Amino acid sequence: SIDRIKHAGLREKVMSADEAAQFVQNGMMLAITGFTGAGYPKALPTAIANKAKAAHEKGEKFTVGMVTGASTAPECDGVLAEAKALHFRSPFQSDPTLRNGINAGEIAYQDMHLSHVEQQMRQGFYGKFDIAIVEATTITENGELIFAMGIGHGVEAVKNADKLIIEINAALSPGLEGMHDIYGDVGLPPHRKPIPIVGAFDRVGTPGLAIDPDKVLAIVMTDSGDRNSKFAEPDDVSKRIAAQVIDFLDHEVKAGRLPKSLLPLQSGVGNVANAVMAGLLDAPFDDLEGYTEVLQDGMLDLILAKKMKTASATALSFSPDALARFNENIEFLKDKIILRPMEISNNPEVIRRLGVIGMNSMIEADIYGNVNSTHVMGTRMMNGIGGSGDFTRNGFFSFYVSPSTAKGGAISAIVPMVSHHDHTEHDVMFIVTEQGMADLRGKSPKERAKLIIENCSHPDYRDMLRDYYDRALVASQKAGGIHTPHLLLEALSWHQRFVETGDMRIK
Ligand code: 0RQ
Repeated sequence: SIDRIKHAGLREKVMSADEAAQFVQNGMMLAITGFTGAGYPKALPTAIANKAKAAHEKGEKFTVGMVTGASTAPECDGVLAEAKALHFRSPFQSDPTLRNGINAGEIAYQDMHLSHVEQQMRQGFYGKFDIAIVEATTITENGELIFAMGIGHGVEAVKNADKLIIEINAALSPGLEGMHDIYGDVGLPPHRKPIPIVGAFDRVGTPGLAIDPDKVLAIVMTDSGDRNSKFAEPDDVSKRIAAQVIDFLDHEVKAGRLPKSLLPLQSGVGNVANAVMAGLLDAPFDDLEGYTEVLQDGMLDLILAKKMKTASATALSFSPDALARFNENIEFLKDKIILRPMEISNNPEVIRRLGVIGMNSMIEADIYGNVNSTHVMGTRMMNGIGGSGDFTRNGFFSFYVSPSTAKGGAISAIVPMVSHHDHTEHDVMFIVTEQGMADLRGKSPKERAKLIIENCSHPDYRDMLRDYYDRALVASQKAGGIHTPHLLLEALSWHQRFVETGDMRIK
């Protein structure tokens, strides 16, 4: 508990969450730590939400803007959205209540590449940050902050905000000290230097972040776990997707295009991504490395099974069981996991240098390989782009994985034209569904369309896609260009049909 604050002067700043929330005023811009359900403050958001509700009951205005690392949890994003305490949110979320607020037009949301967040904070595009609210494991004798299970944008939050509120969470293993690698020298051009990471596990910074005690408004003691969502046991579809990714990587090793230990792996969030990692447990590769943003159960188990040597991430996002395994084995894991600021975990320069293999999930892809990972039917925000774009454009390999249909078959994940573009045909290299895989490297749009339709689409939609493509080829000839054939008025009609009838198939 309070012994986690080893700096004597800072112990005097301890107070309750309700007392600390009094520093937060209507209209403020907050930088709040948190990344995929890890490292977010546990007590302050509820105290701020209560303050907002009390103000609203009196007919007063009370909302704040909030920039995090990525998604948080019901007791952070959820309570604030529920209290209608947010007017702005960036850069990534996955909370149902917040999502509804965004889609109802109540909360302005900027969805952006995670690697861009810290530099935009530094440049001042978000305006001034009044207060940073940061979760930490401990504060050292000389006043250094040891972050929690995730760093995200925490370093920039602390440096950039006028004032600081720290939550020290006693539920966190003290063994986390030593896992973080704080490198905060990215700066702004024209004064940038190369980031000196040449191997995925290179340590280039310090374990803690020095803070200015005068900036600290309050320290709040908490004792509760992270979001710790459970993963579903990989189902048949996920297993089939995972098996194809692994077979393909094996094929690349045999063809001499990848080393036997592969290249550093990045894996996105969700069950399919986790299934790929689980599949690697029995795959013929050894000494794997991870260079990712979120480290989930699958990667942890690869490290514990000694299939993976080391992993670098910005956050640890575990199920309750995996968290127990992590805490039990923390001494073994200490020199095998590094946590970095997200500006480093997602840095294009580093990802390109290391040759990271990126694997992310999508909502839909079109027949040419453009990918939508954020919007349902073109207009409804799901979660956000997160780090998927950082790894897709800059990775050595970039995979997009998804079941070939959604909502019981009423939606095809392969469509004539994506209803929103996140990753373009120029970035995406492989599309994998349970039906098969399309290797798009070195292929023209028309060659890609054949592969994606024949290999990846669901049989219920394959003839519809073939028919669209054949007619588009003829019509585009008349329109004067068949490089990327389309029927412009029909390209998004599948989505429109779903909006009107609840099914993309023609009844
Ligand atoms: O909705 O739960 O209401 O049924 O989307 O779909 O198949 O469970 O897959 O959990 O992996 O999520 C792209 C959303 C996939 C996610 C996305 C509906 C489907 C279901 C979830 P229901 P699944 P996943 C690392 C990298 C972007 C950010 C990213 C995501 C729900 O992976 O947000 O990759 N990615 N970041 O029914 C309508 C379709 C659909 C669809 C799926 N075509 N149309 N609904 N769904 N396909 C993390 C960070 O960067 C922080």
